[in-house]
Amino acid sequence: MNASHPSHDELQLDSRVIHGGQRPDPTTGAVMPPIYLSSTYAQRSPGEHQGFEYSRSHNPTRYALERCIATVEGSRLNEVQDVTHGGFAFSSGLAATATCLELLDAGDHLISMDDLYGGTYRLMTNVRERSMNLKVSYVDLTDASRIESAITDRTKMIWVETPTNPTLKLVDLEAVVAIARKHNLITVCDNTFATPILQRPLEIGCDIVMHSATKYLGGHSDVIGGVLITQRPELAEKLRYMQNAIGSVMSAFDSYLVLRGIKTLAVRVQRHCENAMKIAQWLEANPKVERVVYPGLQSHPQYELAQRQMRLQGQPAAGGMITIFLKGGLKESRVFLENVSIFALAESLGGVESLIEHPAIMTHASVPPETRATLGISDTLVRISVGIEHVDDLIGDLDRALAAV
Ligand code: P1T
Repeated sequence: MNASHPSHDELQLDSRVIHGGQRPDPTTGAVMPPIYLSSTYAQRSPGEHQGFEYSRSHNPTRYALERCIATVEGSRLNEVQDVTHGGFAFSSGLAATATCLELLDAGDHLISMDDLYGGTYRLMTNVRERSMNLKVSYVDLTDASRIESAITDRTKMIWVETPTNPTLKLVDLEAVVAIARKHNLITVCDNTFATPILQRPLEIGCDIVMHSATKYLGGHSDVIGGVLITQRPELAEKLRYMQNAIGSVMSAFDSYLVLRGIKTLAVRVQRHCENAMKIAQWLEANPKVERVVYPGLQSHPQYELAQRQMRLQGQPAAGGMITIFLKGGLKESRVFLENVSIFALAESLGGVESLIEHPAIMTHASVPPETRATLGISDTLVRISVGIEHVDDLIGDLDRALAAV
């Protein structure tokens, strides 16, 4: 895998998602990389191979995805040497997170945004506090200055989700990076909700970007995966080592699916944003809805930050996720959710099809009830992942379901 392909780092994002880190297969000219299912690679003599030994360590299909997502997120390590490219693909988003946490030593301290995916919270608190004596402070980073008072002499990393899952709070990445640099902390941004099309954490100065590739990157709700991207060579080296040492790698077939999904990421995200904006505005005018949270609405408490930090081709754009609070209680939420028909009542997000769910019972059940209460994840909170269907059909579906409440 010599770096003979031309650099794609200067291309527009819309082109990078299609061509980033890719070149026709050198043996056949195949435009899409073959799905290399081989678990192992023949050697001419012990230790004499063509850069591939064993597929947990090296797989050409996974490399194709890793180079692509690295280029799309703006890591420039691809140019240095293919083998140390800045992207790493894992068997799930949580596998990516788990491997990233291995950058820490036993007893280290992590500052995390307080609102984040329930499974990430579960991994940090229920697993890593026990298994590696990880100390985690959950801090409301909507005000980044709160980081300073949470720092201890063992603090090594800041974990940020923005927009957050499910309350769509935003974190000012520029402000976080400024503090992190002062204290020599590693900043990780879970960019799953925003996608690299809307939000550019590495360019702002974050050290690592994480994605659940299950969501917008894959885009079709048919694969579970995760990725990490960095532009710091020393972190890339450590992540590469741990990806192999821990072994929770993405399979060749799944790598192919995610790579295929990323090719349409830019056009999909544009449509997600357009649909979500119209639906958020429509919901804001519906009398059955108490409150709509969408970073593209002026009513969002961090609207100004959204305008600055989330942009599509230079214009503000707020993504495909909407959170609403219904009037009433759990009964009203259930009736609403039981009466949608185009939206599927299901966990996950970011696919071409619209999904809707109840975080308190579904995706965030692993967050303790008292923490959910503090964060505002109530029984009337409903999370909507707006797909790319015709927006009139989606509004019609929500209208019928709200009318049943
Ligand atoms: O599900 P997995 O691919 O392991 O990714 C975990 C994950 C990480 N980060 C964010 C922001 C996520 O939303 C997720 C997964 N989230 C869901 C399954 C969900 O419905 O919210």
